[in-house]
Amino acid sequence: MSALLGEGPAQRAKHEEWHPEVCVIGLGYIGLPTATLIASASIPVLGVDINEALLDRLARGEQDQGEQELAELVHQALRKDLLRLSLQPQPAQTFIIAVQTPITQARNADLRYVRRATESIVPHLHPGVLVVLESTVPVETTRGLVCAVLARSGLEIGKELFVAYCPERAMPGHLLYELRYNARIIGGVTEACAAHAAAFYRRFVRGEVVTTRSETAEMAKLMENAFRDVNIAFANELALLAEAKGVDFWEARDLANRHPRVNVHAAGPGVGGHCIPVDPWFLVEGHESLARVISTARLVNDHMPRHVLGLIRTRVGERCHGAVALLGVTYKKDTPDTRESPSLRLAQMLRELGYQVIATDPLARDSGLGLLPLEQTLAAATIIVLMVDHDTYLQMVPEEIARGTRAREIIDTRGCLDREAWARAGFHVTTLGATRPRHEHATP
Ligand code: SAJ
Repeated sequence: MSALLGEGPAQRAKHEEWHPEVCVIGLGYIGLPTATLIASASIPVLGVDINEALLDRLARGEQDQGEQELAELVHQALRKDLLRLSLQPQPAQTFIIAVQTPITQARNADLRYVRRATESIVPHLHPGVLVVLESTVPVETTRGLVCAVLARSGLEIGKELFVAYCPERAMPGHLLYELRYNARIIGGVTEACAAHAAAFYRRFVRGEVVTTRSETAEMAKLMENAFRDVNIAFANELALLAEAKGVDFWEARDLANRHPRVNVHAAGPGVGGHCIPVDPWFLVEGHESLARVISTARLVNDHMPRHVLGLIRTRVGERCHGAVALLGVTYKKDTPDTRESPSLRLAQMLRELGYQVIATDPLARDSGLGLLPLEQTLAAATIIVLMVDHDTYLQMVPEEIARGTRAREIIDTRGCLDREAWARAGFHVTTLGATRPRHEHATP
């Protein structure tokens, strides 16, 4: 593979003259759209990733994130030679680090990718360079880890080298729009660092750009995702309580949310994705006795696939002759992403108990479950479990589905199906949060 992908013969001839102004390290779900957005502001960008297969796919015009506008912008940026792809960084005026920060088995942040990415840029630093960390990290990582590594360059931080933390806040499914228009927090290691980074982001971000200290910016990002996780856990807990009390969570939620200051989130089969199930642990790490609500919320959300398993077993018993059919395996609607998906965890638990599991999804790739088309899945199903509220499933007509399957059991884990319509078509409907699993014949 050539060191610089995306270059035709003419571009290769110009190779010596082409200098990136910005180097983005990590072309994952934030790095790639960020690099593309910057390139579309006519700033030459070098996108760097250690994954050669990913670079090859991008150079061929493929991208994994299922966002059409992004695919087109990547293609345009490559064609206009504003974006090039490489396995190694090159000297640039600004470096953006957007690599993954997973958690270890012990639920500590695994910062080895941040460390490696930072080390990879040290040889390319010179006076005046700006380095921005965008990956979600525990508080003090920018100053404690990134600055410590960058100091090997001998450049004085705040005077010769400018370092900031600028968390991404874009929602998968709306990445480009949110990267452009959401407010951005710029956490400088010094005030001069914050000012340099803010001036850079204002060149391509249309939302408000607010400056602060790097630690405050790190904490703000973690707060955002913990806020979401805790609110979802609250909704899930209410759904479990509603089941136990024989109340319809969805109806009660709708009523409660008419209060002007109440916004109960949606209950569901669990919390997936690579952000919300992970980032709250970065707040807990080292402060377990203080972070009680946050850690309990994580455990409540992690329990939800097991609760769905209980709903299934209540309906089909310990042994099911035929297949449990999962509709939707992505971690939420409108994304092909299956990371940490509740469906994958549920499938694993079902299989461990000896159930046959089949699955379908209109968007997912690489789920490892061996996906089937919807019709084939329904035809082989004994029980249908709706796991993701993809539009395709919201549009299902119960009578038509009834003709294509012998299953007469459906579990709705998202509270999105019209229960009466499905019941009229002959289905027994179990709705998470609205059906008493073990006491359904109990009198009120
Ligand atoms: N979910 C529920 N109930 C809800 C909302 C979501 O069960 O009411 C579930 C979803 O089905 C999914 C999970 O939660 O499994 C996470 O989905 P999400 O839409 O809440 O969040 P992400 O992971 O797609 O994106 C989040 C966003 N953060 C916040 O909303 C605070 C996004 O803005 C961040 O940029 C992203 O994390 C990130 O990269 O950190």
